Amino acid sequence: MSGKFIVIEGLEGAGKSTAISAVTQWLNDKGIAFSQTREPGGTALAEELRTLVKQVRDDEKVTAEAELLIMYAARVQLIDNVIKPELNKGNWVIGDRHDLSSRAYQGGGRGISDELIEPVRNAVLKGFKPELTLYLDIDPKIGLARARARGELDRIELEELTFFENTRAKYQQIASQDESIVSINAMQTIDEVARDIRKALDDFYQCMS
Ligand code: T5A
Repeated sequence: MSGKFIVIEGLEGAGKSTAISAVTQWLNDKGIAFSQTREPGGTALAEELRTLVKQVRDDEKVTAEAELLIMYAARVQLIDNVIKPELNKGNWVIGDRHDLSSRAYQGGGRGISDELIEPVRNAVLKGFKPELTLYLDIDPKIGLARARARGELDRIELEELTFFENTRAKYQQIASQDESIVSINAMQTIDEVARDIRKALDDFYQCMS
């Protein structure tokens, strides 16, 4: 595999869409061929799983474990059918969320133990991981206000503030222990966030060559 897998992560309203635009511009400037994915989603089946897991439902409670397994079912479809084939062609892949989301939302937010998450992760990922993750760190109060201003909220976005605070704490904890994750202050202006993203990409590119 010669392409690189770069992932954008963060809470709702952190500005992932805006960050992806900065990454695509940087890749275009470098003349690097790439494709984009999102999680959950990115294949026909995974998009159906995305709809299922995000929709608000009154008929039954979605258990934390079911939520976790749906995320990983969607992920394995995407990795095997899209991400790895693209990387094998030499293309870079930009991911709107990946495995770190499950560790943060289901591990931190839902409180699922590593004893359950780790075997599932290992079975699905088999050691596969992004070369670079740009984690957009934001106070959930600010992120949720941005998300609310944009429109209707989905099932996960309707969670209590403590859920997002726990998710953020897990993101920060994992980011502090993994050198392939770069934390970016997403509470700055859009231009400042884009500047930090370009710097992280330049540093990454320099380390590669
Ligand atoms: N999930 C996902 C899990 O629980 N486990 C998993 O394993 C996975 C993969 C996915 C949901 O599923 C959960 C997480 C999510 O709840 P999603 O749509 O992919 O849903 O993710 P969301 O976080 O819901 O996406 P959002 O669109 O809300 O967030 P973005 O993309 O970060 O926000 P964005 O870029 O659209 O920005 C939101 C608004 O803020 C403004 C933008 O203009 C926009 O209006 N904005 C700024 N404003 C001021 N200053 C800045 N710096 C700004 N940056 C952006």
